[in-house]
Amino acid sequence: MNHTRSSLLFQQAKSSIPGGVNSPVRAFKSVGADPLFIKKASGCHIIDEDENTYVDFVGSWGPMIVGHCHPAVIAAVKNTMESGASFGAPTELETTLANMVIDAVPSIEMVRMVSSGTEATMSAIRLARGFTSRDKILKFAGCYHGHADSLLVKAGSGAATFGVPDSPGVPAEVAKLTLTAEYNSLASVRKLVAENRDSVACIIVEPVAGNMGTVPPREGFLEGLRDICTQEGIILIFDEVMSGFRVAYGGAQELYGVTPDMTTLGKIIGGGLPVGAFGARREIMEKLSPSGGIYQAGTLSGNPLAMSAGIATLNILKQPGFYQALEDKSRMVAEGIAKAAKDAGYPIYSTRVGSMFCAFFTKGEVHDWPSASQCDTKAFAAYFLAMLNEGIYLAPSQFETGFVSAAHGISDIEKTIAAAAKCFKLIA
Ligand code: KE4
Repeated sequence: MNHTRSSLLFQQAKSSIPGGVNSPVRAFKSVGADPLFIKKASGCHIIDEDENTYVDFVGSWGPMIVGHCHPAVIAAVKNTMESGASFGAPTELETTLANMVIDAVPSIEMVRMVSSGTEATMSAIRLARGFTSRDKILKFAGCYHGHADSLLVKAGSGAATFGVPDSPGVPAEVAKLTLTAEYNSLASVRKLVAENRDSVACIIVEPVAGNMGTVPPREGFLEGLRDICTQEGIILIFDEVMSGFRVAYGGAQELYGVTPDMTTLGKIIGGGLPVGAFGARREIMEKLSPSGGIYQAGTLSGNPLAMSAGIATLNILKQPGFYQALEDKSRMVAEGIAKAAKDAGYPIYSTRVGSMFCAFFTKGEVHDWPSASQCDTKAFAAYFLAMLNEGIYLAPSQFETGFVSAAHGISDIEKTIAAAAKCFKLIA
């Protein structure tokens, strides 16, 4: 495939934008190639600046669950645009989307809109700290919750229970307040909570981990976190920025039947426009300014355009049979790729939760970051580039999740599986 124009545009972008991109994962660094510059998209297809067409399994990293350029979403945004993009004043659209979220997620009695997942998790942590008057937070290795300082932290080396910065620019004093446990390990959580009794404000977890590849919660893991938080007075935050409205209309908390104290959302509820949100029971949310003293704000929070795109998207998701049809297609994709690998004699560990899926290039199983990090990222890169050449656009990193949309058709899925069969043979 010819990528001449994309490469030219990438060179130009690099002189104006750090790394040529506005978000690092887009740079294709981990697969050792220049990124594609996308010209347009429709349904499950994206078209790059060299007029190459691909079956898209990135879907803007999750938002595009109904497919690109869905007519109902376009119509809603166009209609709102003609009345004004943003006023910096309340609109009925914000209450409409808030009530749709509240109706969908029973643990949420009130919700605050923001403009990104990062803002949602950053604000949720501040609210948890303010509500509990505790300073420490606990997260999990391999989980990503956006780029707020407190969340760009990794486990301290050796026996140190406190965190150390995972990026320059994060003050050590801030990182020390973040504890890091192992995903799917309740023992690691219990140890840290015991060593920091009465000082942990919240545990924030991706109920389905999607940022180290797709790693499902082991049976009892989420229930165990719920019990620990209830016993210890810790706020349990489900970061459902990726899983919310993705794995079920009510998110992972509906799928697994575990109720968090607070939920963060994003991606799908914006329908491709910038939206994040965080919600909880009333007694927690009412602590937020201006009803309470915990400050949080945003110029474009709840802006009419993004609200319209979100409302239109959720109205499509609410239609009977939406998730069952998506489940059937997603199973076909993941099982087809896994069979292609097996038939080629190439070992992968395949995971899927709903329409989130991943092929781990490892002989072992993957249940946490230590096991995920054993993957052969060079082999993944070769597979990724071979699939790209076959017109299949996967997430450009072993440690990301693939997304199936309602717009993926059987022919697109069959093309993907055939391409995988060819590509696994190529790299085997
Ligand atoms: P944003 O600030 O990127 O809107 O959301 C941060 C975030 C929070 N929580 C979870 C569970 C997330 O997956 C994300 C963002 N996800 C990545 C995909 N791995 C966004 C892609 C990117 O960084 O460009």
